[in-house]
Amino acid sequence: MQNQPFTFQLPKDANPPSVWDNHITRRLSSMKGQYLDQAAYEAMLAQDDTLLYEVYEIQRPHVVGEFLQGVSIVHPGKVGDEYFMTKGHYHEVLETGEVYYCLKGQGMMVMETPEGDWCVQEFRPGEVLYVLPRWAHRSVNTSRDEDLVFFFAYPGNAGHNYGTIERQGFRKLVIEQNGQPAIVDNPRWKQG
Ligand code: PAN
Ligand code: ZN
Repeated sequence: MQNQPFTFQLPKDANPPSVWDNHITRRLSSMKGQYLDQAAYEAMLAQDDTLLYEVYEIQRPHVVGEFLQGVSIVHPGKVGDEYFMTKGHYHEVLETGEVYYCLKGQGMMVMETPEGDWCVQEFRPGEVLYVLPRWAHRSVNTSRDEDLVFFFAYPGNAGHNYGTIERQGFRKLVIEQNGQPAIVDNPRWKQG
């Protein structure tokens, strides 16, 4: 870990940033129960445990005052009509936000709060997306054939709560309808 201020470059194509410590890969098998079309999910998994997304993290202490930074790459594809997406999470410390900067591709950030608010924002290259404290967030790649690549930075003490989303899902899903991305209610969303 660096003990001096440092710089790094962000990828122009889907390469990792010039500095990183951990490379996390998430495959289809880690998304059990998250996609609406369970039959499509099982059929796809029987063929191949497809790589859905990757995260390159720069390691820093998980303490107040630090920022955890990195680059995520969500690959293109669908399970049934539902686009490839990240697991999504609340921060364990709910009152922590996150800054995203879209480098490449097209997609959407699906967000919601424990109070019942929801919001979907588009990812556009060159745009910053600010996730407010208290908002769970999931990144979705709505492109047919291009990676969605973004930089992120969040407080060192934030932590990740995946369990709530694993149990209840997000209120909204992003699916392909008539060849276009559409935001629809998640019929399987449940409180708690
Ligand atoms: C991001 C995400 C990353 C992968 O760094 O962790 O894009 O998504 P999941 O963590 O939901 O699998 C972030 O939001 N960190 O807090
Ligand atoms: Zn986060």
